[in-house]
Amino acid sequence: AFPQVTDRVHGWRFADSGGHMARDGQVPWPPSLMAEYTAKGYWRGVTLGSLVGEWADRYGPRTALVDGDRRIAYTELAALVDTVAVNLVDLGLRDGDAMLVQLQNCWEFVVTTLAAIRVGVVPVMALPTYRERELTHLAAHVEAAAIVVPAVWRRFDYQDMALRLTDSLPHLRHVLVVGDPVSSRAIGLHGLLSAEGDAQTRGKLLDDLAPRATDVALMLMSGGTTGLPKMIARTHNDYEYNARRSGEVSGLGPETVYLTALPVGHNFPLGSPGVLGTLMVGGRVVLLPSPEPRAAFAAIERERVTVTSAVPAVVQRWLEYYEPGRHDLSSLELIQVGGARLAPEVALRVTPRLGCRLQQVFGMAEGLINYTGLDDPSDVVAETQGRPMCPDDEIRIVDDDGADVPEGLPGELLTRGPYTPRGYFRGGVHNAQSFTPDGWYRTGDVVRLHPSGNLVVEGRKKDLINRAGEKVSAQELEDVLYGLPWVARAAVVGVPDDEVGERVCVCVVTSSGTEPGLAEVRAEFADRGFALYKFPERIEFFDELPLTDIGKPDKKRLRVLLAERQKA
Ligand code: OOB
Repeated sequence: AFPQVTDRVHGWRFADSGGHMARDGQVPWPPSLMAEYTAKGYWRGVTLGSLVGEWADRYGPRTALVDGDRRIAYTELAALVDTVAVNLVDLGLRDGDAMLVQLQNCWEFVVTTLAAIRVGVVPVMALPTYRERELTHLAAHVEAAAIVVPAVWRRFDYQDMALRLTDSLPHLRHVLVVGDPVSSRAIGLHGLLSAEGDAQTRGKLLDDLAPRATDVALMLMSGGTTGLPKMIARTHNDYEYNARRSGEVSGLGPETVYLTALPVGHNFPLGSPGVLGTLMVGGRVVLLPSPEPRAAFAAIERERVTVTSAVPAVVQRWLEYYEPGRHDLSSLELIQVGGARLAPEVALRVTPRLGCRLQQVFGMAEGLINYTGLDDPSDVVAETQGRPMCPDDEIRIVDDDGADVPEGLPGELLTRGPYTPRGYFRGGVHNAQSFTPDGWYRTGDVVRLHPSGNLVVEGRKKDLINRAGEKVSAQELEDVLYGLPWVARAAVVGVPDDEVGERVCVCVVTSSGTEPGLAEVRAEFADRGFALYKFPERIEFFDELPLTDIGKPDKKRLRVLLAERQKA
């Protein structure tokens, strides 16, 4: 059923016609800047895959990964990566093919991702929460040739979902499974952990197949404002810098023990500085499938974790759960918090209670990352979201007409720089909306410059709900609602929530007078294969929605009305 296509001419790399776009489907930086970023040492001209061998040479027997009882030294990591890489090539996967990676935090994630990168197969970071709808979109958009999933995780059958995807997507040739394959159409990943021949020959073969540093190394998902996630193609050059520089500003070193409890396919735990930043300096990565406090605290205690990253909702849970006599978090030196707004009151409780330093991280899959400084005063760390990590990150804060606002006033943040690509992968019309003609990425975040020189995130222009760091596009949900027979008008907004920051609230004017319950509405999203975190958590009915001057739902007003109802 799965022909081994060894000589692909219609791969996505060549699907765009003409110009440099054809190289990798990505909007490149202007050549003069590429030269400058290289001259300044931001871009080292190395591929991420080639680093694995360098790490093995440098850090050899030290432990690189810990996943439960499984401990993997740097030398073993390099051997595993090369073995899997050779097997991927044997399956017919080639430089430029895309591979969806949908794994929970586990050592197989790291090995498979680095193996793919080593031979130029582009891992596309699909989060475990994605369901058919999101996966189909991703796989189609990148013409994925392979997908790697757990067999079953948290009682959900990923293998079954992946196999069903292959029915509708002819280019999806391989389903790789961590666990037992149940079909002849699936391949067990653990079967790819051995290979014929000696390691040296294998290494040479792989070096010959290595991609170039300017090629796309991996794809990250944007939170997305207009419907389904958009894809951000990150090159070896820019992502290597992303992780290396992040490691520097976070003070990582060989003694770092980094706990990954957030989903590792996300830019924050993956490369900011996360797993890659830790491996680069010879530290140790501890992988945990969930930030649930009991297991997280146990892991911190057992492995003497020194650094971890969390979204605000997780930090809050940790602060509540922590009991000084019962838990030993004494090894923890730094907790990095980002992904959504951290309330200053919560920020101020971190150090006194958990006994570690706090670093705020305001980043995005599109590139720019801001960190508070390790030696910033505590009020600055509590009140600001940090400053761009690279001296050549360019930022502007602009009003609705695109003019710079006076210093200190709020406006939309625009950015360019050595690790912020100039467009989405096959971005089409989205690129014109999200990027200015001269390459600035419109973040959609409303920020102001703090007297310390750091940025403060004040709000956002983009129509997103930020649920515990997971971004939900209002428009994507509204599109579905408008397709339901009983919906006359619909608007989706985020309502503030102590636990997860914001929850999805659906505001509806019905056409039939029937008012379905929340469960029924959620069932509609389940039927359409939506990821669970996007499901509405509150529904409110209105006789008419408040409208703006130009007739769009007035979401500001709507939020006020919802707050009033909540109080009443
Ligand atoms: C991170 O990346 P994404 O792509 O999931 O989301 C980016 C958006 C930002 O544009 C902003 O709206 C929001 O998430 N955000 C924050 C924030 N960090 C991200 N809003 C307020 N305060 C913060 N500290 O979320 C991400 C990527 C790399 C590192 C850290 C976070």
